[in-house]
Amino acid sequence: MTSNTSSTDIQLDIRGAHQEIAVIRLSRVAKRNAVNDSLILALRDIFEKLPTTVRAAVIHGEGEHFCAGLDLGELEERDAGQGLHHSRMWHAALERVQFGPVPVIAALQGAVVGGGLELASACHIRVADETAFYALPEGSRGIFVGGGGSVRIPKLIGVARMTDMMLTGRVYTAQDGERAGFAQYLVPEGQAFDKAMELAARVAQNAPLTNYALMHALPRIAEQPAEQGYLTEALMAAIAQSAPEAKDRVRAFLEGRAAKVQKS
Ligand code: 1HE
Repeated sequence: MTSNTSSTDIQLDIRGAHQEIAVIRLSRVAKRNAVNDSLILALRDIFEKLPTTVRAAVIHGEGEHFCAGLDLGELEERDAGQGLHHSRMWHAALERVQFGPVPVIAALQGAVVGGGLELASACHIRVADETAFYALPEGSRGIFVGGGGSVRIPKLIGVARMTDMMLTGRVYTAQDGERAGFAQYLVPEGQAFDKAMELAARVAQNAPLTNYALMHALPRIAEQPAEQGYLTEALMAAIAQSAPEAKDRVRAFLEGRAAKVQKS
């Protein structure tokens, strides 16, 4: 299935026996998947209109690079007011990724830079192959992040590392990036997409309310003062465990029908 978006630079495929996995592909290889206005709007539209069968999503980039960030060709044309609205447009799109209907797994290779890193940061799990590298060239291009990076990236790697990246143009390798917190998984070259699909299949089997809690409650609890966080946690826990599906899953374990936790 291909989505009904206005950009041909991004495609949506729905996969799985129950149409439960959405695969979103950035497909602008000639420009290293740089994101122009129509692409960011199409991304937003895809996440707003995902079929209700979908339980998890994978986002990846065609070619050797995940995403070269903002299409710098469009930057020249903007005045201050237009720049403000442009940034807010990115915020709205990446908000749909982070707080949309399903967990999103990014499969990363090659350049994960600028707005590409901002997009990856809005996803819930990042899987990088050994060719991945991370940078924020905004610092040396005389601009600033505008796709939510100043909020999301410090949560992954800390304010100090992000400041250093932007001040000095530092580029993190895949290995250093995994250690710093950009990606939760590091896999051999060419295997990020397959690993992301494997994880998506696993995520899609979770109770939807648990996935909802992880996407929508956990990051908000992390922002709350501890006393409020504990209350939000208790409310979310009560809602999740009261779902019939949760009771079925716990019973299945007690009756020996569900998998044990095992060392991998
Ligand atoms: C682009 C872009 C782009 C490539 N906008 N056209 N992002 C950056 O500052 C990163 C800029 N890009 C690069 O550093 C490199 O292109 C890469 C490391 C990503 C890839 O290198 P390479 O050797 O594979 O490709 P290339 O030869 O540099 O680029 C191929 C073509 O893509 C070339 O165009 P052509 O017409 O000469 O073939 C490049 O100009 C074009 N291209 N990246 C426009 N980004 C919400 S605010 C976010 C703010 C930002 O993201 S700022 C950071 C922008």
